[in-house]
This record gives sequence, C-alpha cells and structure tokens, in this order.
Amino acid sequence: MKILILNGPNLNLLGRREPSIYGNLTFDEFYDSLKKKYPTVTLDYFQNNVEGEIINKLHEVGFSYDGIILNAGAYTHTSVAIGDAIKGIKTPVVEVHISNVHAREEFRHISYIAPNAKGVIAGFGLQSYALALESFL
Ligand code: CA2
Repeated sequence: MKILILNGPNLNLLGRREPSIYGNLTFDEFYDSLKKKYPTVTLDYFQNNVEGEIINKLHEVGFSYDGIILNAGAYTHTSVAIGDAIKGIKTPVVEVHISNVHAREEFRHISYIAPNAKGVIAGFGLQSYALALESFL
C-alpha cells in the first residue's frame, strides 16, 4: 500500500507558530511517529508552498499510488486548479485539515478539493492525517 501525504503552503511552519490552532509538534516529528505506527504502509511525504508544484506532484503520483492525503492549506479555499488536478488523476484523495475549518472564518468553509475527494477529515489536530490513513486500509 503506497500512500502520499501532500501538504500545501505554510504547513512547514507547524510546531513553530500558532500552537493554539495547530499544536506544538513539527510535521516531521508527527510523520516519524506515523511511519512507526504503520510499518507495513509505504508512506511518502511532500510539502510545497507553490500551487503548481502541488499540481505537479498530484500528476506524478496520481496514477500509481493507492491514496493521497492532501492538506492543501489555504489553497483549499481558492484553487480551482488543484480541484481540477484531483479530477484528472486516478488515485483517490482524502482532504484533511488540522483545525475544524467549519468553526473558523466563513472563507474557510469553502473547499475546491472536497467535491473531488473521497472524503474530508477536519478538526482532529494531526490525528486527522492518521484517520485519513486508516480510511485507506
Ligand atoms: O487546518 C488546516 O489544516 C488548514 O488547512 C491550515 C491552513 C489554513 O489556511 C486552512 O484554512 C486550514 C493554514 C496552514 C498554516 O499553518 C501554519 C502553521 C503554523 C504557523 C503558521 C501557519
């Protein structure tokens, strides 16, 4: 089972600022614990702040991987292009968010990912990624 975790803009800052919303752990620390918890899953991780790089990665893995766990960050709420890329690939995508976007500002209630995703998980902190992973097993 080959799964990619794909993180979008500013998620490289996790654990360094805004701990009340996003927690204290860096993504690398969480990713290490996830790999240990699921040793039989081939997990890959890619983070990028550039919309086109996220789209390139979706195209690159989207015909061979078994699943993609995507936190597109703020692009979730703006990017028709990432939504179209998900529509164009074969690998199922689960949209995840660390925070409960529906309990936050109105603009975060919109998602260009959700209509093309297998499902959406939001509001469980970094555990949202583990729940998304479970959904593929
Ligand atoms: O809750 C999530 O996972 C979000 O995708 C995070 C995005 C936000 O724009 C979405 O509405 C919800 C923001 C990621 C920024 O992460 C930071 C982490 C630490 C410090 C600053 C930003």
